[in-house]
Amino acid sequence: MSKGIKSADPSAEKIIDWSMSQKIETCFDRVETMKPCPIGETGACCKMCYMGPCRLVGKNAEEEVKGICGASLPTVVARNLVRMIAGGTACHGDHGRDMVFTLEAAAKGETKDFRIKDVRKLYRIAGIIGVEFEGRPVNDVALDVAHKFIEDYGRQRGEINYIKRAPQKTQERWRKWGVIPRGVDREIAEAMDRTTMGMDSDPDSLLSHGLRTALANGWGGSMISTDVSDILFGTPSPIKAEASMGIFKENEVNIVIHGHEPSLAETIVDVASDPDLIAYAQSKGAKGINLGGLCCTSNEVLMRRGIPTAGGFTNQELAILTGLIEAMVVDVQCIMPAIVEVSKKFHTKVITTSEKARIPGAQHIQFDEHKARDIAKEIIRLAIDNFQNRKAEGSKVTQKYPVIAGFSHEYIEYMQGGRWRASFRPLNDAIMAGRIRGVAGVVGCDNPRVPATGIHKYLVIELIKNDVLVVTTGCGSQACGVAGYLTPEMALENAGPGLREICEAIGIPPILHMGACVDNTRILTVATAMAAEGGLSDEIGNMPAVGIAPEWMTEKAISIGCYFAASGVPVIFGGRPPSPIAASQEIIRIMSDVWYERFRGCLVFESDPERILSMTLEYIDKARDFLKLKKYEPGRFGTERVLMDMAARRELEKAERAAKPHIGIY
Ligand code: NFS
Repeated sequence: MSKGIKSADPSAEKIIDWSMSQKIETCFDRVETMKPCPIGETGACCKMCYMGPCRLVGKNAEEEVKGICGASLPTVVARNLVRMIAGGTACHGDHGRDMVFTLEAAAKGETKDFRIKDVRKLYRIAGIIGVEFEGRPVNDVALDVAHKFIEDYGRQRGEINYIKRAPQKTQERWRKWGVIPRGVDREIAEAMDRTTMGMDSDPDSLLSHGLRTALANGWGGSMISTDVSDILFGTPSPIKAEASMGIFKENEVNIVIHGHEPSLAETIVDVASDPDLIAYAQSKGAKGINLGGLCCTSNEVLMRRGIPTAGGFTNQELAILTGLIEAMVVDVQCIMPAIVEVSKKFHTKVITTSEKARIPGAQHIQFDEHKARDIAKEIIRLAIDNFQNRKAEGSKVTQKYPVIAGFSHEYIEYMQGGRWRASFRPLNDAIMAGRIRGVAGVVGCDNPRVPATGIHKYLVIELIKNDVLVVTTGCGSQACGVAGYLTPEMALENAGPGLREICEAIGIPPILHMGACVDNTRILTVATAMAAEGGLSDEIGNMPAVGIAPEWMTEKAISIGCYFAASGVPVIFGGRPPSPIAASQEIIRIMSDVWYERFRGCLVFESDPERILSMTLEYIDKARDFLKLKKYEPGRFGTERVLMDMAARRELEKAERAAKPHIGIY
């Protein structure tokens, strides 16, 4: 790969250039030498038993080639995909389960380090799942809520509690097609069972169970995780922070928190301002303690605490290459084992904290919610002790951008009418009138197989130009953050006139950071609220809304894509061709046409970014036609676009100041 196309994040690109000059290997080098297996990458390799692995390739493979047991190509492709869904659901499910255990420990008073921060949210959730809350002690309510959720994880029969949060019509579709999940654990176990040799070989039946498993994630594991995190750490509201590699400070102890779960990270944020620890850092020659985040742990503490972010998945090795990181503390998921190798070239200590995610060569300090503060302090002290060991010169980057993050669904509702008149009416009206053409969730991983973050950047700009409101989560939101796209200025500079008008009226950016990957469930909640508000679709399906994972790569992304599809959202997965279902036309047909017919959602793979854009707009316009909404006409609303001059900028600042009292109130 030539200079300039490995990462579209300019600060990452600078570090990559430097790493190449120093011959320090990163994922951007390995991606060039590691060629994907051409059979496995299309889903055509079956290794469910040891008569194989069978490779179902060749001319007319779809009809003529069978595995030794007789499994057809569509069966093999479907089984492989279902196992990906099970893997992704297990990841998010376990994350949610850990949060529930923390809630349980806090409610029982077993830990003093966590407490119920958002009682209002606790009561709302209690109401939804049928836990009595009026007149009861908060911790009793929290304990009952935790137990209900634990029950849901292991539910053997019936339906998980949160299914009833979905619009009635969406639920009816699920019932009709038999995809309502029982417990998360049961659906994962059954997915593994069904896909073993000699079990389910009907592709449609396999994929339906895939959807059931994915729904257990979306409306179970992940949604529980989001809600319990809000209960324990507070429901996010817009907050200003910074993004990019320039967040690290030469004269301070830099600690990176990386992974997914907020519990330890929140505690580290709490104790980092401890005067004793700051004094200790100063005694070692540092000015203070500076925290920065990566991946979804970063999103959690960015949107609740304003902790700056160094970016998403592909930036993890690069952060160490700045030479400024005393400790990289990781919890679970999306942690490259490679960070340990890179850290050896510098003084950085990699600290693993979960029994489930250990890395050879890293220092392990086991997290325990019962003594979270002590553990957080131990980690910070270790980082401080390491400050004096900084020696190797790294790649210095000073670039950083302001970001506004933290648009929870509660805040989105609140911002459209205040505390007493909160609603989705203005958003629905704007869509009905065609000021906003539709909504796109641009989410998911960044990926070194493409110019990392580049497809995210291209799509979000083009979408807002076309009056499409963008919501973003996970590394997609980091891709926007490190590009300087998460600011209100984006509305003036890039949004179409209709969208710009709405952004200015409500005081929001045209790209809304809604949190970590588990928080994709916030998007489901928003879609449900829009359906309930009236004037658009009465189900999630048929809304002028599309989900896009432009650079996806994990099993979690597949699980998310499937639960959105089953919930009624057309989903497009981008990135490098081909796709994990490319080997079978039958599977492509089921996941696009059959799923659309049944659920009004689908999951399609398209690697050309321009095609992704045109497909997104087509889906949106098709839904507008179906709902008989006013035809969207570009440029119909607002004044003619002018590039932002000084007067406009002053106006914007004034508007921002005026909008400030709203921030953080909810
Ligand atoms: Ni989502 Fe968050 Fe990022 Fe992809 Fe990984 S960090 S859970 S999986 S890489 S978006």
